[in-house]
Amino acid sequence: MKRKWWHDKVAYQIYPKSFLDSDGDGVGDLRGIISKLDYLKDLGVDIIWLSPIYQSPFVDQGYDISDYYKIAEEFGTMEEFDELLAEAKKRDMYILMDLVVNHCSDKHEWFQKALADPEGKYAQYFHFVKGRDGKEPSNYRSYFGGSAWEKVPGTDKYYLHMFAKEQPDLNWENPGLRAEIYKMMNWWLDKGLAGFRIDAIINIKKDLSFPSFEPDGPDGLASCVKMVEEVQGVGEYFEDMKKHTYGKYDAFTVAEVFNMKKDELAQFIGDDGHFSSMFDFSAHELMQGGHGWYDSRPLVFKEWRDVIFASQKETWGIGLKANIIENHDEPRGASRFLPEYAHNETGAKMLATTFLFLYGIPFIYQGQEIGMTNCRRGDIFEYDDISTKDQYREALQAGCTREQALECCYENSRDNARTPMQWSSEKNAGFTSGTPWLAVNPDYKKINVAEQERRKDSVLSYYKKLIALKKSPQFKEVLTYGKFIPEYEDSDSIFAYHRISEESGQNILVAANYGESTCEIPLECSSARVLLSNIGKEKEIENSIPEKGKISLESCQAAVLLLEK
Ligand code: TEU
Repeated sequence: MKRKWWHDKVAYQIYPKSFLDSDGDGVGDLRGIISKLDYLKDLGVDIIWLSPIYQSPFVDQGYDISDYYKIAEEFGTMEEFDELLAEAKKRDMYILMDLVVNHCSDKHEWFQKALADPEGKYAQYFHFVKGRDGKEPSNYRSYFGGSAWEKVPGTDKYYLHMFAKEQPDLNWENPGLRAEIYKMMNWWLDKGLAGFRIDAIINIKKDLSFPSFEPDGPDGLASCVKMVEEVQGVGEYFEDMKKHTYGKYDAFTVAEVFNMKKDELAQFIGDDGHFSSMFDFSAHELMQGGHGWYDSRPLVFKEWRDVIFASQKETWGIGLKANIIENHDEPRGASRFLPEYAHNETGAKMLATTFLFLYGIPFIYQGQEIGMTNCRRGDIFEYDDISTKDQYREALQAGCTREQALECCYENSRDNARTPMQWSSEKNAGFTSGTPWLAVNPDYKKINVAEQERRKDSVLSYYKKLIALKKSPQFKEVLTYGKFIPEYEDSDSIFAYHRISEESGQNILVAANYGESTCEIPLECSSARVLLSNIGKEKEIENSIPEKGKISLESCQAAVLLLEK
């Protein structure tokens, strides 16, 4: 594997709307982000991914872009963005923009022109397709519910939208459209961007015959993902995009890929792959239900650990995946992946320990570093997210009571991760002096940055230690390139793995006890150094090892050990 500049980096995702509001309008902004660069640097972050900050009507919180060359007014100005780039550079930090090019907003000039002239040039930028027998061209259900086709007013055509109807899909078959996208990408790269996080990109290849599929729900529709699964040749588009844009730069690209075809990993993230990296969603996919949030699957520790291990083993030696616990589309990891008895700081630190040393590039989502949690709402109207509203409706249609449907939202809603960042115990968690666009999680008085900065044993302080260890000159090699080897896989409660490097001759064991009672695990070594433990007491743990040849882990204890022969 060729070594690349991003391999040993730690990344952090900012959801700008909810990060920090500097002007009191209730919406986070660029000035807020700039003011927290030192906070991120101190945490140990190198790469920052900004969820979309482009001009947008915000139907899908900025994932509906109406001008790719403009910064949304809510977030600030292009001058402020340039300042952010410069300030990041001063601190040896890298900025990634979100690249949303499967679709744009229906308010984008291209779509407006297409509507004005449905036979003209711009209609070719989209999928304007004649209806069949007076109905939609096919029976696709969009990702956000309802038909994926919307009537083009005044015609017998429909346009395709795999997400909301305000997010028309772009026609990648059209070389003119591709050239526009590439021009825009290069414009941003030339500004000094380090690269892109690439949104929903697997969807760009369409089967232009748009075949209908066997219905998979009571609405008589079939998920549009079925077409994605069936169609071939998306890789050609990725290569074309790479060749004309980021392939010419030393840029880092991380793709959001669901539904990759089997055995294509090397083509995606190998040495000469389409992308530098792609997110590991194996844990998140495991919990998806067959129909929606209302039938999502409960977490079974062993299944969860094993899918992560499988993904690690598959990836090793090919490339590096981007590892996540949560992001802006997922509930909070501390609420989701930890058993009830671990819903505390020790649990959050244990989760962080198992996550940070996996093979790959860790992507921390804002607030994860202080252990932010899911947020309970009393009514569906308290949610803002388009997908949550759809899933609530789906749950009711499937026969859930209002309470049950709200419970599904509590467990799964994308808004769980989108509540404002909790900076302090002051009004609105110190996020805004105005009214936040989305209500803060009431637990901010207990969970916030200011309080955790004052405390050496906080989740935040522990994240700093984890990152410092990962990046330390002594262990960087093994923790970046060391082989991943799972350990104690028979156990129902231990999450453990080695990172072993021939280069450095080191063998690190990361072990955590997710169970409710104390566990002893044997160690095949005469002694070990405890590099870090989420309950402290490193020396005590270390001293207990040589005599017993095993290590005892309390419930929710995690430890990172350097094994000595
Ligand atoms: O997500 C793509 C995607 O597949 C999601 O629809 C995912 O399945 C869903 O959010 C699970 O609830 C990306 C963005 O990350 C997401 O925020 C956008 O809404 C979406 O694309 C459309 O741009």
